[in-house]
Amino acid sequence: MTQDDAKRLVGEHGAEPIEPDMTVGLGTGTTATQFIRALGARNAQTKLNIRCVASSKASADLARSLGLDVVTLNELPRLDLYIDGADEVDSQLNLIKGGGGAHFREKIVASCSDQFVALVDSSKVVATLGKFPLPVEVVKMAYVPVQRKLDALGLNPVLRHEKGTDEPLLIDEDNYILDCHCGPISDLEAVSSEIRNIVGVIKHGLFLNMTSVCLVADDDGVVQLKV
Ligand code: ABF
Repeated sequence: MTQDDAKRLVGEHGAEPIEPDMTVGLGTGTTATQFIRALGARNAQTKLNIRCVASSKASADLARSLGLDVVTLNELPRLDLYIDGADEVDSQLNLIKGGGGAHFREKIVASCSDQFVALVDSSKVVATLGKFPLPVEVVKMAYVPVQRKLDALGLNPVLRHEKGTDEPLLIDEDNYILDCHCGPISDLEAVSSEIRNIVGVIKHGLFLNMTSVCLVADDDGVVQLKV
């Protein structure tokens, strides 16, 4: 099975637990896109009467184009479920997210949801988080001092650029991203709090103790990881 097939499969599985009248947070990225498409298709067959909050403009636009009702988090401040992809997951269901540049909004929507279901293909399951560069969203006016402080922590931060250009990537909230090439992170809580304490950091891409269930797709189908 290709990675794209796995993303489609797990995206379809992610849409299955959605019941009529639920309130649902929509993630961002290629896996979340498959989930949103599957949810849209289900809703087109049988009206589910669900209301959604999206974690990015791209996901909101896609969901609306499929006929889903998308409202703001201020209109719907509590959600039943948040469903999204991830870049890495460990056995405790801690995640690295933000490869797609939307982890700040994703973390907000996830934090307003009763349950968070992560959807990944099996290549993203790791023993220790950190092979995937850890994204840190930072205030544009202070990205250099923040970068120096992350460097001093040994986290090896690199400013993310627009693909194929020398321009820094400007994300939804008008911030920049520093990708920390730190390697395996042995103490997740310590690194999380060290980064969080730097003034100018908006949010990092470590999602610790936030995931309820992780669905993993591989050649044998989809399995459910729980702590
Ligand atoms: C979002 O999508 C991000 O937090 C994460 O970086 C990414 C997962 O990537 P994809 O589903 O596109 O492989 O959830």
